[in-house]
Amino acid sequence: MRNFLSVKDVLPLQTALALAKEVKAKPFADRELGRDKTLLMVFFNSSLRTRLSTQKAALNLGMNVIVLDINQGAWKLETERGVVMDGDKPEHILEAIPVMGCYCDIIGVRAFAGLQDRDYDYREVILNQFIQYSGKPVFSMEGATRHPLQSFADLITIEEYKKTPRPKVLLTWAPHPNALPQAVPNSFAEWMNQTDYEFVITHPEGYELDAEFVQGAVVEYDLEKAYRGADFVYAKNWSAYSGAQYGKVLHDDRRWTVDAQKMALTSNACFMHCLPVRRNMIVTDDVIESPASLVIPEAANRVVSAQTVLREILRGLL
Ligand code: AN0
Ligand code: CP
Repeated sequence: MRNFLSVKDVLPLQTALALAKEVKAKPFADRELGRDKTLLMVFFNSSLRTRLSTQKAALNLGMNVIVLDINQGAWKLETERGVVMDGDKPEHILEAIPVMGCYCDIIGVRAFAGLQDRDYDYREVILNQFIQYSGKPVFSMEGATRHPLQSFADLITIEEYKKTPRPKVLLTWAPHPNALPQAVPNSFAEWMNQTDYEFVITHPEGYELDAEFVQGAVVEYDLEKAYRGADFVYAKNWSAYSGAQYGKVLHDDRRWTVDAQKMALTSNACFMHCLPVRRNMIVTDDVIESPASLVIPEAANRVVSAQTVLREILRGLL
C-alpha cells in the first residue's frame, strides 16, 4: 500500500480484517519492520485518540515518531496558490510540505473541512497536496470528507461484538451545538456499504449526506422504524451538506439524542460513537455508561486500525 485515504485502499475488507486480527493478536511481531523509519504526524486540528493511538501503533512497529501541530508553534501556512503573501501567514504549504517530506518516511495528516466552501472541502486539497509534494506515502488521520482509520476501527469493533452474521447497523444523526464535518458519517457509510450488513441511516430532513457515500443504504426518517431491531446504534452529529446550507447547523433537535427509550426499541443494540462525545446532547449518561456501550473498546481498536495500515505502508517501502 502506498497511500491510505479511503476504504478503497484496503479492499477486499475480509483481507483487511484478517490483517487486523494478526496485528491485534501479536502487536509486537513486526518491531523490525519500522526500525530506522520515521513517522511524521501533522495536525491542522485537535486530537486525542488519533494522536495517541497512531503514535502507539508506530511505536509497536519499532518506528520513530515526530508530531507537528501546525497551529501551535509552527509557522502559519498559506494554502492557496497565487496569493500575494502580505497577510499573517509567513510560509506557503508548497514549500512546507516538501520540507516535511525530507524529515520522515511516512506522513499522517489531519486536515478537517473548513465548512465554508463545499467544492474546496470535497476536493481534499490539503491531503492531495501532501500526496503530490511530499514524496512520501501519506495516510489520512481525518481529512475533509473521510476518517478512514476511525471507520476501520469501527468495523473491527462491530466484527468483534456482532451476535448475528448480518447485523442491522443504524447510523443516526444526533444534536450538537457546533458545525461539525461530514467526514465521520461519510466514511462510516462508505465502509458499511462494503459489508453485507443491513445498513440504515437516519437523520432529520435537511441533513442528507452526499449520495456518493450513502450509495444503496436505506435512509429512514422515522426514528422508531430506524431503531427497531437494530444491533448497533452508531451516533454522530454532522452539519448540513446540501447546497446553500453547506456547513450549517440547521437545528439541534433534542428528539434525536440517543436515550434509553430509543435503545429499548432495538435488538439489545450496542452503542457506538467515535468520541469526543457531548453527553446529554448526542447520548444520555445512562446509555453511554451502560454495558451496551462500546465507546472504549472502539477507541482501543484505533491502535489496531492504525497499526494495520502502517504495517502495510511499511511493507510497501521494502
Ligand atoms: C470531529 C468531527 O466531528 O469530525 C472529530 C471526530 C473524530 N469532532 C469534533 O470536532 C467534536
Ligand atoms: N475519534 C477521533 O478521531 O478522536 P480524536 O479527534 O480525539 O483524534
